[in-house]
Amino acid sequence: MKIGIVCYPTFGGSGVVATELGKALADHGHQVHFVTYNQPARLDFFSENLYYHEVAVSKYPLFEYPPYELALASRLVDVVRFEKLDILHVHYAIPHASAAFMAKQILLTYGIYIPVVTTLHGTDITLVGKDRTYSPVVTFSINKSDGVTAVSEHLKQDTYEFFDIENEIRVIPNFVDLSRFSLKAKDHFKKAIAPSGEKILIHTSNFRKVKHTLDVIRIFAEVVKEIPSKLLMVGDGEQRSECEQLARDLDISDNVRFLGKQDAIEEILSVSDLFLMPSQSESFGLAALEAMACKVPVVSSNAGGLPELNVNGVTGYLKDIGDIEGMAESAIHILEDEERLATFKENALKRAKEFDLSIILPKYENYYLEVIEKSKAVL
Ligand code: GMT
Repeated sequence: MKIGIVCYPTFGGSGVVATELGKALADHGHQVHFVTYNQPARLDFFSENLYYHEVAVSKYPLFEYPPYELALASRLVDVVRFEKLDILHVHYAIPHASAAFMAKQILLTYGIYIPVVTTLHGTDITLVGKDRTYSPVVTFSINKSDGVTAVSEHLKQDTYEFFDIENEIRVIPNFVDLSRFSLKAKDHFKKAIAPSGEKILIHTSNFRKVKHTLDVIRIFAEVVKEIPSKLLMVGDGEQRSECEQLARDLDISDNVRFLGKQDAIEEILSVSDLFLMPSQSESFGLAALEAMACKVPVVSSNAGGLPELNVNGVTGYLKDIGDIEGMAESAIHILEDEERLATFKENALKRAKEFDLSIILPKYENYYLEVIEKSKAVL
């Protein structure tokens, strides 16, 4: 197939899923065309089946708000026409699904019907989409897509609850490439972080409020009272300095390392014993899945789709959002007994294997074929 992919080219979960999916599809022999305003963060190598089309937005003085959506729609028209694409897969409803709808209408004037699959990732629905400003556009563009997928059952139900959706939504969960995300021998690194054999807790995110990063610091402050341990905070974002200040106020800064944005995240996960994800909202929790693939159990909130990934008492624990004490107790329970920790680690990997790329990729390929077939019948 010739597949066009539209996504946010950043380190965010939706961009990572879209880029990794595109790379895997190209590896499987499909021709994949990324259409984005920047080279996607993880699209860092050359492959004969991968193409990248940048969306340039004119910045005339008249435009107080440069019309990105129109530039994207125009670029999509060109790419579909001249590269003869079979399908467009857009990640994130706003503004990608609506831009794809506009492109689709324009392409009809050239006698081309391009089927569009929209994947909902969560923040487009649970945070941005519920904002009344965008809700008519989100509803319309989901209903006008030829296929719609959501990354968890919970997100699917939320979408039906908050919008007037007539389309069927298919759940295709996030995936992890176990050939990349797996336990690596990084003993020298572990020694540098935890010279006296302390346990290593880790959190990775973009430090947005929704991630409850301050809770991570508070949970760790309880854990370190009982278990000699270190905390690695990976990523960067609006709450980082507040987290740094809180660590100082709680007098635990010597045990907390802020590593900033990191590429080789699997290497850092490989030295870690426990992943903390106390999010306010999480449609799936890709970062937790990546941790589990590296044999790291997860203590998380029970928000959104997290219970569909993290099995309570098996791969980690799920606690109510904001239950810092409960999460700290669960973390201590896992870390205080070596045998128990080893069992949780094994269970985490076993569960992650259910979301391996080799299992999820065919779900997308089959869905594309289904949508293409269905749209032929409409013509
Ligand atoms: O969570 C983020 O910081 C980024 C966000 C996004 O919109 O890109 O990730 C969302 O999509 C990921 C991939 O499907 C999911 O694994 C994340 O759970 C989801 N984030 C939230 O729902 C907060």
